[in-house]
Amino acid sequence: MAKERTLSIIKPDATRRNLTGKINAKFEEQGLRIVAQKRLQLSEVQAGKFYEVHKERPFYGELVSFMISGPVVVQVLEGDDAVAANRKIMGATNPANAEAGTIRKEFAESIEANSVHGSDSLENAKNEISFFFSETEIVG
Ligand code: IDP
Ligand code: MG
Repeated sequence: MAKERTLSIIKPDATRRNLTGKINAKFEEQGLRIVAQKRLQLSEVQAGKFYEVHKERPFYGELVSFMISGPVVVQVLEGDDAVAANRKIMGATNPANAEAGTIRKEFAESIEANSVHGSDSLENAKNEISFFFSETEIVG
């Protein structure tokens, strides 16, 4: 197994309900290490740019509004196969389809307000990490 890094975002629905610690415990208990973390209020421009791949999807405007509706916690997670490992810990996009014990099953409010973002490939992880962090802010 290869050691990887992936980008995670704790979304506004979760920060609003004070769930940062409970979500971080899921990562740590399942072998991922939080090697960078900061709490931010995203601007509309930043959120729009981050989710640019979804620009043509009908929910794009609402997704951007949701992502700026409160603070987020952006973080870099490190571990064996971290990209796939994190997707497993997160659970399916729609909490109704997420497996028991996953973050989205336990905490998500809806398909949109689903508590966490996680990179979906190693290449996207690299781009998403550099969107938020410089190399010196990541300490493994
Ligand atoms: P992912 O977060 O599981 O990778 P994506 O398909 O990349 O899911 O969608 C990005 C985000 O857009 C989701 O996490 C969710 O917040 C939102 N989203 C996805 N599908 C829908 C939808 O059908 N309605 C509203 N929001 C959606
Ligand atoms: Mg995605």
